[in-house]
Amino acid sequence: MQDAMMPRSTQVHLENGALEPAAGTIVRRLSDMADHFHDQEAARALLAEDPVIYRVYMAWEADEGYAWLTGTTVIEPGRVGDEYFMTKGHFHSAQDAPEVYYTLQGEGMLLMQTRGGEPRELPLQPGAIQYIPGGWAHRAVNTGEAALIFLAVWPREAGHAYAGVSERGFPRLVVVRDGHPALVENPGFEIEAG
Ligand code: PAN
Ligand code: ZN
Repeated sequence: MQDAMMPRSTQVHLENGALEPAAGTIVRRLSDMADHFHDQEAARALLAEDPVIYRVYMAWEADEGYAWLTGTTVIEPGRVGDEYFMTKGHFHSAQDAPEVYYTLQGEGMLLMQTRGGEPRELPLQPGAIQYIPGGWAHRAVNTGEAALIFLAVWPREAGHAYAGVSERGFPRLVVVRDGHPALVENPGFEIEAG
């Protein structure tokens, strides 16, 4: 039997969402995900600047066996055309693996969808805790003027399956309308055959 793993701790810097210590940081710029935004002309125009869209700070490496992974995500404020900055979004590879999101700062929207394309959205605001059941793809969108910062906790076995989402998109988009965030149907949404 392996030795017991050691208790551990990390600190969220609430002003910017960074973890210290962090086991790793992922930085996603527009060039890593330009095809995820619906206005491709606006995406191309903004590519010269190639802004950071979001960062993920991972708290620790996975233990063997049962393990929780956790990390903060910091989505910058901004838009590509009329669509707010957002994460790529993914299904979990282990289809029944769930996740919990806890919003620390900012405001936004959690977009979800089943494999069958049924949509569901929940608002993200400081103190909100969301449970994402297995089988629901998830994407966070920053609709505010400051960074959106949330903590996510998911089982090690979950894995991230990005392809399903990058091909079909989400059933709904979050766009600015008359200066306010609005949820609209995504005309480009497609569920692949099979
Ligand atoms: C989150 C996400 C994080 C970045 O930790 O991985 O917000 O989003 P993408 O992974 O879609 O780029 C999570 O849902 N983990 O499972
Ligand atoms: Zn996830």
